[in-house]
Amino acid sequence: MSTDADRSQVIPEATGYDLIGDVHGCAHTLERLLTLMDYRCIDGVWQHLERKVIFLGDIVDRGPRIREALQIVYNMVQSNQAAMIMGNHEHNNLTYCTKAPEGFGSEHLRTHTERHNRLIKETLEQFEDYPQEWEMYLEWFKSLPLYLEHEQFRVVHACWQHDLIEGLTQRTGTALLDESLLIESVQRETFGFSLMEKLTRGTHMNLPEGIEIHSGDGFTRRTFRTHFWAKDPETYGDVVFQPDNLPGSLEDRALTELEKSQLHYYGRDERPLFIGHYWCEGVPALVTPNIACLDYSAVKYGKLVSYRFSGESQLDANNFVWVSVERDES
Ligand SMILES: [Mn+2]
Repeated sequence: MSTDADRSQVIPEATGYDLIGDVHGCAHTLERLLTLMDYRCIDGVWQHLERKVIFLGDIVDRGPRIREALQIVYNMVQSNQAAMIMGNHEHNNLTYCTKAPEGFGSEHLRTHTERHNRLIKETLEQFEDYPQEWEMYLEWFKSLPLYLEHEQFRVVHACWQHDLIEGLTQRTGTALLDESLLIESVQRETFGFSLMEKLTRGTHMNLPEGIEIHSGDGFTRRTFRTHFWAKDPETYGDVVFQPDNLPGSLEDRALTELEKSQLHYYGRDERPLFIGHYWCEGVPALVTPNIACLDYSAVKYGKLVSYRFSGESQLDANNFVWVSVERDES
């Protein structure tokens, strides 16, 4: 039975699901996408007669209308018109704003470094005049599941990893972080850290000594993002999954046995999996017949993308729908 308290962990029943990727404060674009899919806003709640939405996380940060976007999503979830999982940005918001326990070494769970301040800047600015509302959303973020599992499909923000999900179940009996896991999630070399890192940020590989990537968003990286759907990968190029190319001839560089052992694989025979997170570009396409990534960089004037799922075991690229994001996100 679902109550108000646990509604965030429940997938509402429906004949079909529209899975929506990272919104990042593009509320007007979200309304355009919902309208395009025949959803209507009735009494403040976007809804469809037969279908429900599943949001893949990262509603917050970066964009111009974060508060409005949260309001749309929250109202839908509370009214059983949608479900939502936690993205790395909701997790960041939560740890950034949560006071650390006595003797922790910093005032908040997530340290307020320049980089961290910059990532949450727009969100805090837009909630400046609505502190109570922001507190309410932070409480809500705590109740967001890290993944959803339906008999026909699975949903996670960045990477489905069976052993970590199993570990979470053993620890909490739910798909949620509890207080001790939230604290762990910012402490390297703990289960909670790996759990949040892999599920909401995906897998990374270190670049060879002395090599860096200067990416389009102004950050310098010494790692690159890897995917988890190459069966027997041999080179860096077989597993790289990010908008920035690897420098030089690194694409051809052979994976060491150690690197191979650290990679993860989601089999072709497993049920369809939907992910967000990866800043894809171009025309939405399936990454494999059973995995769809729905993050097409909406907040960087890309596309806000949905996959309209109706129970198929093999995904079909014709089921993607999207709207392009305009310059003023109008
Ligand atoms: Mn993300």
